[in-house]
Amino acid sequence: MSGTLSRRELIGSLGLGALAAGCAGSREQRAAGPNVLMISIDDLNDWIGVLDGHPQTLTPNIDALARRGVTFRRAYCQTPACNPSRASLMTGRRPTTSGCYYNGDVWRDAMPLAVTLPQHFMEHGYEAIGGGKTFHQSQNEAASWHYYNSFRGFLWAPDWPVNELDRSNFDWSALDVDDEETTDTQLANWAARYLSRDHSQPFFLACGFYRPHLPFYAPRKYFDRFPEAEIELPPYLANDLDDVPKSAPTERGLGDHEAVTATGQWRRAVAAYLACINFADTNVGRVLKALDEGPHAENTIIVLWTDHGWQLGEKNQWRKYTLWERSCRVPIIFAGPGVEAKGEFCDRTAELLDIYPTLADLAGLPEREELDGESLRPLLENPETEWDHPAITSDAPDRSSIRTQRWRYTTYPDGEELYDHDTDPNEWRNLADLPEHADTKQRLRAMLPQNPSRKKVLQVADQPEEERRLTELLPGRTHRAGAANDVGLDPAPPY
Ligand SMILES: [Ca+2]
Repeated sequence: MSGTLSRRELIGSLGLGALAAGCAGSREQRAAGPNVLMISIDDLNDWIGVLDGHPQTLTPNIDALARRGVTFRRAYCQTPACNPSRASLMTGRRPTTSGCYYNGDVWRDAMPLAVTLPQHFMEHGYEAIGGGKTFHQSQNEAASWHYYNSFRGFLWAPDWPVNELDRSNFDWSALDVDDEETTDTQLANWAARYLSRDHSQPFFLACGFYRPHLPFYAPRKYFDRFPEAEIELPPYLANDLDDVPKSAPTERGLGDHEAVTATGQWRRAVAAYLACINFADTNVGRVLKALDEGPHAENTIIVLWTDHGWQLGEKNQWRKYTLWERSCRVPIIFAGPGVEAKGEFCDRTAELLDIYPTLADLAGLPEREELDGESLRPLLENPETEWDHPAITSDAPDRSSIRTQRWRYTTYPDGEELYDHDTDPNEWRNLADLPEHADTKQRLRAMLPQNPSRKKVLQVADQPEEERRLTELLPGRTHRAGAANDVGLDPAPPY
């Protein structure tokens, strides 16, 4: 080590890479590259029109976005839960690399030196600004943004729980409110105002919608579009779980399916999810309309993603937290500068953690060698490009699933699953025990991470207050008193 460290080296040597990134993104720097608009939607599965996940879903705005770019038809999350999935996407690291698998894991403790996706853009002269849910709420960090607006203040049904199930936020109901009274529409309008103005430097704008996350509450007009009696249930096989390992179904949310079916609410719950998706799509449309009508229409890369899938009774499961297709599959859509293919589908396997290297590549930023993902740019130019990167989803160090264009193979501590998606899109027939598939299984198993991280990660509940403050107050940021989750995040710009 040389005798003199630059400030940046010093900061890096102290493990404060995040701080270094924040300082480097000064307003004096001017990047020539395009802007980025990153739209995320919480807990939205493949029920969008262009992915054909449910025949009655109404997502005209997302479908219109797909028509101007590339939609990945086989895109998967890295872990089927909010916090670790978002942490993986935003750092470009697999959970099996970082050790961050669960909602309670403090991702910054697992990856103290990681330069996050917005930090990488900040380092290269971008303004990084966000609103809504990008990192998991309790784990946002000031160091990753110049400004962040969390838009707190969800509307709650006054007579909660409306479905009378009394299972925390596992509730659904129309609300007699205008869109403008909801957090998500306020977020959309805020992002729209930002997009309609000129800015002195290129921007990385993250806009993270909360719906269709539970509870399934949305303004009544969205519910009116999905009359309960006409709703189709998802594909269901009564003895579906007879051929899977005992530990395959998640313990989390156990008993949801019995509660829903015993009270005759399966159709009503599906209708409510569809209503919330349609509401989310409407908000996406507000943002895209503002972009199209504003000064940045031609020079903004758009990416839309969701953090994982969601089950609505398939295999007797509700929520996420499983390694089955409906829980792991996500929409990823790219459009804008550098996305040469317009209105095309890509059937190669893609992963959420590919978004970081892809955006960096499209914007002309330097590659970061520590990232686990791949730039999808070749597929955005030609969706038929040869591709040998499978998608991997891990729910724990000893629970991982690999998806290729044809197969899904999953290992659990007590068994395996193998599904042939060419003939069995619903994963109804586990082929893992058939001798004729032994070679396929072996080939797929060899592609899984061989030494998944088992490191002990600090839990949110155990995070010391002083440690929390280390990431809060950075030079040039304004401390804003308020909800604990917002500490240090400055929502200041007048947009
Ligand atoms: Ca989520």
